[in-house]
Amino acid sequence: MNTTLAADRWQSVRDQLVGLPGGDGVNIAHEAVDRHVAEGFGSTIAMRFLGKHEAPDDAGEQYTYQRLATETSRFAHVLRGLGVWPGETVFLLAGRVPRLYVAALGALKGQHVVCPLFSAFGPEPIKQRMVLGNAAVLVTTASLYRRKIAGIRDELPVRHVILLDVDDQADAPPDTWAYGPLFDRAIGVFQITATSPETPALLHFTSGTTGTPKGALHVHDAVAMHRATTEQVFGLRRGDVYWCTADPGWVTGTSYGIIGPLTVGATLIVDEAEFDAQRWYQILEGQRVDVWYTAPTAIRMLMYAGAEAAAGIDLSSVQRAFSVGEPLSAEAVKWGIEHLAITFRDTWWQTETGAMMIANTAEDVVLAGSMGRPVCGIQAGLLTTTDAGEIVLDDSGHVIELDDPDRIGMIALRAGWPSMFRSYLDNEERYRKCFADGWYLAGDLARRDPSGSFWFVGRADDVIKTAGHLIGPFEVESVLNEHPDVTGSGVYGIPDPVAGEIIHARIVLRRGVEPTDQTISSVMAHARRRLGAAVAPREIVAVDRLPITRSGKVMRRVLRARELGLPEGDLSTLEGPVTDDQATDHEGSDS
Ligand code: 6R9
Repeated sequence: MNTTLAADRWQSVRDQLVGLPGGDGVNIAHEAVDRHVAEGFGSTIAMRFLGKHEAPDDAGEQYTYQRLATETSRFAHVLRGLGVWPGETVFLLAGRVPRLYVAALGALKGQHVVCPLFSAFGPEPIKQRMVLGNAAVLVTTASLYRRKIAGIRDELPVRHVILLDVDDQADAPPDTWAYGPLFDRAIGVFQITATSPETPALLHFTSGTTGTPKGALHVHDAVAMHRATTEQVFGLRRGDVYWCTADPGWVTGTSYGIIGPLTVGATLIVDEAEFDAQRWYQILEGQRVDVWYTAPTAIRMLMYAGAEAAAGIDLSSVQRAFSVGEPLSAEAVKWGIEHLAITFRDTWWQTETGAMMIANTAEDVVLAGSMGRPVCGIQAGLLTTTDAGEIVLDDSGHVIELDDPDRIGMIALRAGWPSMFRSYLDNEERYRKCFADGWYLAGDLARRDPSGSFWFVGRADDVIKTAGHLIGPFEVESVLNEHPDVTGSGVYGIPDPVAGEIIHARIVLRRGVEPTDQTISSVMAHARRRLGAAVAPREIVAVDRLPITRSGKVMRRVLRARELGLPEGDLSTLEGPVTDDQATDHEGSDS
């Protein structure tokens, strides 16, 4: 690829940034916070937090851009004061509370790498990620610490644990810091030091089919894409009220739950409470939300709650609504138009892409069921694959692009956009495998119609999307296999009308162990304790044997097809290549 041309292509995207004063590079926190103060918008509301028990039309706890600038500066000093160095990783594990946002942006000011974790994870996924990410600091709450961290603290690399909701050091458990006194001692001005756009900024763990979770590393340059897509896709402007319902423990909750909307000077609504259909409608009304970013699982939950939940509520402030994370069906789009007078616009992207890549923008006429078209200079293609989902190269080693609208190919993006992940932590080989011939290979299968709109077809691998969360089956199987009565397991997703997919497991028990309710409950309890409710299987069934390939891999697609009653003969087209001579069944053993 011609690098000069590629660089020029992103110039207009990067031109929207102000950069650090004195030409000192680019820092996400400066673009999201300090820039607005410097430009005279310090008194604009940056965030309004609604506590769990606050009314949906409450003013909430308000953070102006000035307050956010001061508090994030203080937090940057807190980390510096604890001897945490630029480049070291700060993990965040908390619900949607104001100080979490302050900590994230404060850590970015100090050039620490921010790694958000989902607060519904159990101790095992937390430990694995903190070890892989070499966590220097963990920012969490007293209750999460007690329930999930205290028992594994010795196994974690962290030097400091800061408890966000503790204001008196006397109330902090041993070896932890209370946020209050550290924060009170820190000064509210922090000069961000020169930050190269290539400085690591965000670490997001994501799951593949095999192996441990992958740490996708993003750099400060990503903010160019966060800002450009927020403007182009959402049409969000300074002073607009914006609500992203994604949890800050996942990539959407960071790229568009914190960074993107702040870069344009919008006002974020953050609600601490869990989903409740009526409350959500009341928030849209009571906070006068202009732009709403949500997900298909949430939209389906709204559909299930029935349009009555919105009765008498005025949703006319909502100018645009968007969805991400799973397929948004044409039916859901039609429901929104009919019952809420809101058109949900689908957007497609991934942890690795860092920002929206394909979308129905504010300007587009929405084709219900389509993910839309490439945005902000992104070049997307569909590449020819084998039935097994492997990319096909021609004789000269080039990928083969598809342009026949009836054919399904793998979504690929021309490499080099600013928010593209720069590595998988400590796994260069896995990173390299994501690219071919100058393209990033997304692992999703799609079609493209003659207008250039993409239509999602499915994943080329076995990862599971449950309630919008990407879960790797291997991570779940590893924990199941640790149970003393289990010798093997296969984990897969089963379609679910609300969550999109739910996790099912088939296990092989040690010889001599009976598959009683008690045994299954004990395996289930183990899975829930170690993995957390969001990641543990919803159903576990003991089987005599698991289908495995000759190389010994569990054929999750076969398990899934069996449960769904799909004829095995159709597996080669529906479920990837499975032939009798590849498939053998693995019996339980004591090994
Ligand atoms: C942002 C995020 C990425 C995977 C992606 C795809 C699925 C995302 C989608 C969609 C259908 C959409 N996905 N958007 N599937 N339609 N509009 O979700 O990142 O957690 O890494 O998941 O999610 O399979 O490859 P991440």
